[in-house]
Amino acid sequence: MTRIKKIAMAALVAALMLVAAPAGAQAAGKPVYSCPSGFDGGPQTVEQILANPRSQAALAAGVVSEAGIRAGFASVDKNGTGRICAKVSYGLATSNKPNGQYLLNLVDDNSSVR
Ligand SMILES: [Ca+2]
Repeated sequence: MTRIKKIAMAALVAALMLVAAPAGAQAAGKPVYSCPSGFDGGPQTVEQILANPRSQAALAAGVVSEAGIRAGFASVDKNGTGRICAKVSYGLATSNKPNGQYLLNLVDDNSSVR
């Protein structure tokens, strides 16, 4: 693997680990196993994240490994439900950053399981 690819992979994994706290997600009375507004796909398993077209493109391009995606998923799944929320934000959809086309915005689902 070239040095540039190693740097790109590290950047991708770091980006995958960017976790935004779901605003008010843990408020009492909220439904369990749901995602913040805008994360319309609902809670997803690591297999679903791996099957995401952006993940598939990143794997095909060799910028991240399946293990890297699984590690990123595990770091986001703080509540251990095996599900997280993913979306492509406008910023990511229009990003000119290197590998921006592969990134997903990930947050943990707001299950009451903690
Ligand atoms: Ca979770």
